[in-house]
Amino acid sequence: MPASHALTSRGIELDTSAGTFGELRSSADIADDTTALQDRMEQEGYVYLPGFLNRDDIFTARQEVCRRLDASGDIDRRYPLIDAIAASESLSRFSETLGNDNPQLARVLYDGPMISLFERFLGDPVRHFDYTWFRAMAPGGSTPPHYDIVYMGRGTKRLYTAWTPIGDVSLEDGPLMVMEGSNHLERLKQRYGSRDVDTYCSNRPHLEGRRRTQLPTFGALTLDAARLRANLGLRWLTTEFKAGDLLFFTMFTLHASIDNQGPRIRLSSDSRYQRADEPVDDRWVSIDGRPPVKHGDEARREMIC
Ligand SMILES: O=C(O)CCC(=O)C(=O)O
Ligand SMILES: [Fe+2]
Repeated sequence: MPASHALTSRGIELDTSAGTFGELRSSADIADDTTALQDRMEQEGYVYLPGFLNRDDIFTARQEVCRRLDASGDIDRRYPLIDAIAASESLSRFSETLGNDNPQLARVLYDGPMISLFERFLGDPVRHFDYTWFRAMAPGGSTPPHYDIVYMGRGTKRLYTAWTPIGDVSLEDGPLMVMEGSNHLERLKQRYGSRDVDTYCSNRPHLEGRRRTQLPTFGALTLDAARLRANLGLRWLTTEFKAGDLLFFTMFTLHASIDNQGPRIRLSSDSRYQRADEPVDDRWVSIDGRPPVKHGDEARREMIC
């Protein structure tokens, strides 16, 4: 996958030589074969379905997100709004106001081909988390390597994250990458993968705030995606995403993103799906009409670490 410039994550250059970096494997050829998709997930920890979603619906959702970003002054108006050229680098990188109460986005994430896919992949009926993570990644930004389980592990582990580019996301825009084979790293799953970002160690009273948790880096395994890759000897996989592509993966699949090195705000969402009859992590669903509590005092647990 030729990149025209050095790719970085958190400013640290990624090794993109063959054998260390590669293309996501497309599962488009087995998209209608549910058993084959389940096997692929089991073996590779992710399923990548280029062109699976409706492109028009994606652009309608993008238009709405761009309208909101423009209303908050985050888009440079000298360019077409839909291009989402950043007005500055100070944008909030993770914004609820973009993902919530957004019917155009909900149509992509919680209806149509996405829900039909998860119904057959998981065996229906399915439920999704009520909280939608919307990423408006400004130039310079990226996400450090993590397993999602540390943020949402209080319910079933048969939970899947869908990463959906809301528009094209080229290498320059800072796409997601997944670590090949990381879903089979049993020691890492048992150690890091058994932690919970909102659990505080009651036996460490001398430490302040997040330093009293097992995951002081707010859930990240490390901030250095390049060194992690070298230590594990596995490959980071990504691609030049197009609007309509879908990537979904397990709670124990390491992923991170490449720095956004372009002028555009990188727009994507992550949403979560599980069987409706399995236990749910109550931080991420609305209970009695109240919005999800997310992280914070209501989600806090204490334990001896
Ligand atoms: O889009 C990103 O930068 C991170 C996404 C992510 O962590 C996820 O989809 O779970
Ligand atoms: Fe994640």
